[in-house]
Amino acid sequence: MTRRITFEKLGTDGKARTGVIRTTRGDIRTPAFMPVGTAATVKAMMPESVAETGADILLGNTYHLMLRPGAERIAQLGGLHRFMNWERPILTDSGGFQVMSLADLRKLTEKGVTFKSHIDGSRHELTPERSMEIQRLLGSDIVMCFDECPALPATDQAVAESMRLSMRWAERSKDAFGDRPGHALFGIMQGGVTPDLREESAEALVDIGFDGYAVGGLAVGEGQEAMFGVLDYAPGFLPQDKPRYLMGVGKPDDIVGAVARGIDMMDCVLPSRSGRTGQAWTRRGQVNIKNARHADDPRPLDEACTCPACRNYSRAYLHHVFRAQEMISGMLLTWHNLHYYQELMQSMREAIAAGTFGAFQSDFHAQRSEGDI
Ligand code: PRF
Ligand code: ZN
Repeated sequence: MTRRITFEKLGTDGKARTGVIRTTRGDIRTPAFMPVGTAATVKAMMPESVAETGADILLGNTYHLMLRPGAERIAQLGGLHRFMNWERPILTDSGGFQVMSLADLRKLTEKGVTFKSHIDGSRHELTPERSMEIQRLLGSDIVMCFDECPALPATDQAVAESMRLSMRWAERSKDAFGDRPGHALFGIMQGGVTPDLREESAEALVDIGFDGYAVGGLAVGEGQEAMFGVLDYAPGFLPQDKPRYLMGVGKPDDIVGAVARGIDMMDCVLPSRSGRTGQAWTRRGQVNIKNARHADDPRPLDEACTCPACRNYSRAYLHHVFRAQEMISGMLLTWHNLHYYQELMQSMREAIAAGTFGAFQSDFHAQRSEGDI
C-alpha cells in the first residue's frame, strides 16, 4: 500500500516551525530550501552533489519540461526522477507563473492560457487539467495547483479578479488531480498585498482542501518590507497542521524572515543562478568573486565553510576561473551557494527545535554587518 504524504511538526518557536514531511521517496526536513532544477538539472551540479549539500527535495518546472523534452517522453523514460537521476522527492510548479514571465503571445481565458514557446515559437495550451496531467506524467511527488500570479502593482479590482480565477482553477486542479496516494497536491494563495483578498483566497483553498498550502504572488517586485507585511498575517489564514510554501523566495535574509513568520518551504534560483554570475553568499554577506581585490587572495571564500570550493580552492583561483570563463567557476560557486543555503536551513531547524530562534536571528544579522568580506 502506498503511504500518504504526512507533515509532522517537531517544534515551534514563536511563529517559526520545524518538522518533517514524510514521502515515499524520503523525508523533507522543514524549514526546507528547494534548489531549482528547471530543465531536469540543477545547473552546473551533478545530482549526487546536490544531495551532498543537504537538499532533501528539488523543484522542477511543468512549463520548461512540457516544451522540452516533453512530458510524455519523460513518462516513457520512467519519469522525471529516473530521467534526471534524482530519487528523492520532487515538487513541480504548475506552469502558469512561468508562462506569464517567459512565453510569447499569451492569451488568458477562463479555460486556461495559450502561448507560444520561448524556445521554438510553437503554440501550446495549459489548463488546470493539462497541468495536472503533465505533473502526473513527470511523477512529481508534490504537485502545485494551476494558478495565475498577477504582476504588481495592480489595482485591487485586477488582483481580486485574478485571485478568484486562480481559486476556480484550484477547484478544477483538485478535481483533475483525483485521489493519488503517495502524491500531494498543494493549493496556492493569491491576493496581492490586500489582507481581505488574502483571507478570501485562503478560505476558498481550505474549503477545497489541500495537502499543503503555498503563498504565491509575492517576491514579484513589491520589496521585502511589503512582502514581510503580507507574511505577518497571511500564513495565519492557513491550517496550522499543513506545510506552508513561499514560492520563489529568496535572498538569505528573506528566507530567515519568512521562516520567522511561519513558512516551512521555499525555492529560489538565486543560489544557483548567482553562482554562475560570480556571486557567492556567505554568513558574512555577499562576495563578488569578479572583483580584482580577490586576484592575489590565498584565503578561501569562507574559512568556516566545509564545501569543496572553500576546502580546496583560494579566492584567487575562483577569481581566475571566473575571469577565464572556465566551467568549474559556475560549478564551484553553485556548490558553495547551495551548501550555504542548506546550512542556513539546518541552523534554523536546530534553533527552532531548541527554542533559540530569536538569538539565531540576532546572530544572523550581526554576522552580516561586519563589513568588507
Ligand atoms: N505561483 C506559481 N509559481 C510561482 C509563483 C506563484 O505565485 C511565484 C511568486 N513568487 C513564484 N513561483 N505557480
Ligand atoms: Zn563554501
